[in-house]
Amino acid sequence: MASPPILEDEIIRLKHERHALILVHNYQRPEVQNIGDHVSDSLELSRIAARADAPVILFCGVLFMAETAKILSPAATVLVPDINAGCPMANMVTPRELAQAKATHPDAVVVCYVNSSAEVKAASDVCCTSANAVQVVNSIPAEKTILFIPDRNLGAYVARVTGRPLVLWPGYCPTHQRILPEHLLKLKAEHPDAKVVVHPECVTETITLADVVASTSGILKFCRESSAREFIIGTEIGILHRLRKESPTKTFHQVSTMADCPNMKLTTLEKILWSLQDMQYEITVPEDIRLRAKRAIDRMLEIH
Ligand code: CIZ
Ligand code: SF4
Repeated sequence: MASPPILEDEIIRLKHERHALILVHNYQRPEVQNIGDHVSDSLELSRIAARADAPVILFCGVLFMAETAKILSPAATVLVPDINAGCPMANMVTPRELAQAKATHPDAVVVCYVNSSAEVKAASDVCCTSANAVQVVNSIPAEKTILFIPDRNLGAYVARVTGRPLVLWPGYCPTHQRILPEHLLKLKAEHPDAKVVVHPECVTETITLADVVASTSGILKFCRESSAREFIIGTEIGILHRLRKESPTKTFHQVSTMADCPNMKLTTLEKILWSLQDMQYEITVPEDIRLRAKRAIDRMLEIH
């Protein structure tokens, strides 16, 4: 009797049968990263989805990322393995709250971090990612008020770099919020030669201790290209898998083991298999919202 196929083999077999493209975010579990067709940040993955023309996209990340893929690839069936994998930061701004803030700042340009719902993107002027937030803000005329949503930490970082007085939203990433300056200082004392590389979703006190502040794609690029041998990494710990895979001779220390996003980790190999078997859970975006959200994303892409 033939032995049952192992999980990974069955996923790959079904993936081919469904003509599905599996896109995996840098913060996903190692075993999930290993079966991805592409592993990257949310925007790059959406760009890949738009170019690839695949009939089915299985997005392993959190819901706003799958929505962004749907916005850029409307003809594809976009699936997520767990419908509960939302992003708490994205949930910190609702369309109604945003409408209220826009009424308070009627002339403001609304810059919206990609960690937001399609509906919130649709009510914004321009999107940004952590990789291009500085360029997006710099592209807005100096006399304009800017309302930056929803990440107060990324917003504060961009305000410091650009010298622009942004109106900040009180949102934050609960996972990056746990990467504390005291943890970083302790690690720095233990590894004085290590380069400190952190994500701009970290709190200001942590960011000011870093040598490099970058998005996940920026962190990966810096560590690949740097001549340094040792790095202290301040972001969600899923990225350590890819860092170690790309630079096996270098040493990476994570600032905090608590920087583990529970929502990112909801995606497992079993759920990926079930998702392909049942063609669930499908992400849809109403067409009027999709078109307005796409306009905010397209504006960002023109700047970058
Ligand atoms: O946009 C992304 O993928 C996120 C959430 C972070 C990053 O820096 O890549
Ligand atoms: Fe959201 Fe933070 Fe998790 Fe990213 S790491 S999905 S910003 S909660």
